[in-house]
Amino acid sequence: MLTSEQISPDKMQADYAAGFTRTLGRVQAVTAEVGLILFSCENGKLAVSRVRTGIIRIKLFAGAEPGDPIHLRTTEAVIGYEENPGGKEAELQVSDTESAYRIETDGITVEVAKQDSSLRFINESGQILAHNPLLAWNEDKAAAALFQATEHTHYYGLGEKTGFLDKRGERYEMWNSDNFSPHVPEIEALYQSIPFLIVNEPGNAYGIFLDNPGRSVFDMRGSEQAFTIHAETGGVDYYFIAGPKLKDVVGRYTALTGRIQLPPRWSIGYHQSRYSYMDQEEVLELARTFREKEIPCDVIHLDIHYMNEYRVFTFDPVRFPDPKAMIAELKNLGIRIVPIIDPGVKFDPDYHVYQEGAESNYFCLKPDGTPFIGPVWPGQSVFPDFTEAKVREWWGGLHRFFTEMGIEGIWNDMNEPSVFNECKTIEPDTLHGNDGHPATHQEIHNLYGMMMSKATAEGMTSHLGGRPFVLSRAGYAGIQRYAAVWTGDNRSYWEHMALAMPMVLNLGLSGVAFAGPDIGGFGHHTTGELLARWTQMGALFPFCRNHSMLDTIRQEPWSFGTDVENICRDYISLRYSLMPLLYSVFREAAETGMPVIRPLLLEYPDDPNTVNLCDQFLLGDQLLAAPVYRPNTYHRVVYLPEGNWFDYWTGERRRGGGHFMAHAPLDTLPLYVKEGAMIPRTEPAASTEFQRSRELLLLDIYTPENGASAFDLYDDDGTTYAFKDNFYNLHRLTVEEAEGRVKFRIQPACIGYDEGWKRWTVTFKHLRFAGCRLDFGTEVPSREELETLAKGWHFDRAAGELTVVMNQPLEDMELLIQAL
Ligand code: MIG
Repeated sequence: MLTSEQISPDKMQADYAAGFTRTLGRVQAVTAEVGLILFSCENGKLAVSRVRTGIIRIKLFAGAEPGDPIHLRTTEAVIGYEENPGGKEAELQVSDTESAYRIETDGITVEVAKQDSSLRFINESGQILAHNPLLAWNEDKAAAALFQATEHTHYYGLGEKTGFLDKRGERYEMWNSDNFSPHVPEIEALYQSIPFLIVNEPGNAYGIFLDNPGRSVFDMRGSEQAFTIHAETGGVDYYFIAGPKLKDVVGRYTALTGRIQLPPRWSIGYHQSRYSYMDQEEVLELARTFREKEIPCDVIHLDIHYMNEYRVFTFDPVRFPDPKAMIAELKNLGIRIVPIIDPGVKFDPDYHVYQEGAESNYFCLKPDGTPFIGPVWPGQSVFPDFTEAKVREWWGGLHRFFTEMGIEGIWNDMNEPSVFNECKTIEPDTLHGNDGHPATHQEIHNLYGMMMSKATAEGMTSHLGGRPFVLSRAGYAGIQRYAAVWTGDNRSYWEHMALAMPMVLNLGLSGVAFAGPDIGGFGHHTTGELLARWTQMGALFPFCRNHSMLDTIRQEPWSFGTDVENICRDYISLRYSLMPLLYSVFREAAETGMPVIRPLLLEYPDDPNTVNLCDQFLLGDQLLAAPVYRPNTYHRVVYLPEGNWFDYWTGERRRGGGHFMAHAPLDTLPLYVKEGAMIPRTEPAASTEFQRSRELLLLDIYTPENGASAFDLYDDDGTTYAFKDNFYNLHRLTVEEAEGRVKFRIQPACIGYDEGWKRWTVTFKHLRFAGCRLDFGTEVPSREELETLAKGWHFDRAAGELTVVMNQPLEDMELLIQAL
């Protein structure tokens, strides 16, 4: 606990007197090299290169002298470099004006001022997109970049941070930290560090990605006219990412650092966890309870107590005497196990993982050549150097222990890494091999967790021959390629439920589309009401796991009586019924980098009401959820953007473009569907594993009025990589309404998966027709009679609903619906 002593006058001082007084000065010479223009300035050098369309890399060589080497190695974050040595596009041309050198690339022109080496990024119509007037450094070679801002500048991204959606007026630090203190606005660093800032100005969005895995600071607080980025070590190496739209920035950033892999379908189901389910019998009992209570569940997590004295890659022989049998029994119930793995390896000469690692020199070493040893759960532990390919391969190989038992998912915790010592992590002078480019821990701290997840994902993939699920607490830019992310040790506070929205939305804008908080809260004691509300919200989050801490009140869905249990069941079931939608949205994320859940801002960037709107969110671009996140609260204000919307539960139509008061009794999550939406559903089931047996697709079309819309419905086997060889189904759906005629078109862009949704029931909702005509199979007088038909339709005049049944279309087809 801190007391007022903390703020005694003697202790207060400016915390940051960095003395960034050294700058590049005048440009003295310019040379063009392949894909790169090098500016030699009075006090250093500056390299400008084109990475790919819309992305320019700027690297500062502070204090570099003529003849000093110029290296442009990137970290593991960057995979989107269009290396094209000698190719046309790579060749950059410099021209010059009186005051500046100009480098024209496709779409962006970079200007470097002759006088002071300052930078401007300019678009084709001459508009200045970003202005970087200052690159500076201090004695210790800490470096800073300052960019101009205005009162209209708003900020997003930055990964996993506290606070609201818009980061204007905030300051954050990038240093992966296991911070168990409650996550409040003044906590500037958490488990993930994604040094990617999205800058949004009227008519122009751009991104700055600082590729530096050491400690850095993003300061949007110090000034209204500028934002600054400081890097403690490693210097300034940034990527300017052009818009002009937010979606362009997110798309380009994820082209640069990668996109999520399409996850196994089961991992999109509901996960249940607890620190810890203590033994095999408890796990089985838990699984049986889910089935008895008919609450869908695909995954149970095993926290640290499953291990033998916290030794990774072991099971405790007493608590878990027969994990194989347990896994087999769970499999019959449609449940998979995801065990936790921490990076710390118990310092124990009799333990095979320690022995192998020590013999091959796989652990991080201190400058004196002895291993860095620090305390974590197993006591004194050593830490694999995941920056080395050979270590990753070894670590990945260790996972055979799990895959041979039928385990397909791994949970990486404590991988900041967290160490119970003074500096809370691996000591800064510890060395990493870094695949031939040695670095200190200080320099690459933020990479450690991601490299562990990379090792895990690659190992699991190769043993399974299919898609693994990896969950990681720590990460750096690019973590999305290897793992889903949960937001660490939150608490069972209403405030933390509310916080999860902006945090996960900004993670999504930062490339991490597959993320979520511990539902119900990890620390502290949840209540039935909080669990009910949080489950409603979490059911529509990309990652959906209920997890809670040792010694807190039990938090399984049935822990608070039948009312709360029913609410949890209903909303988890809602998630399962929306599985075809969720899976299609995940596929979109994997293809385009667009997040699974989105701030309204992303879809409605010109709407001033969306600037900092983060107590509601969109799933894909069709569903809008507005959770209740305060106790004893049964009403809330909902903002619906332009267009028409429908209440998901009642079908009531609402005009958008304004706020209204929604009524939300405890069993109701305010949920709205955009006009024109096409929502593919199916029947809920106990597990995604069982959901396929009826092969039934329910497609609800919220028929647009005088408009058109489109949706891509995606499906595949859910576990393998066969989709990469076109073993998937992709149906492009378009619907269009004009003057009492609805045209609905289905284009099978790919039919490669045999077990797809075989029978489709398509419902056109909200038709304002008195009757309709349709040339498609048989018309029947009741909805029930459709069940027996292979092809036919029924129009329910009272409801204004047309239902059409068909077999999964294998050829292009069009329905023309005419009003009568
Ligand atoms: O210091 O493995 O965030 O989810 O239950 C606690 C025990 C270590 C922290 C994780 C939490 C997990 C817990 N771990």
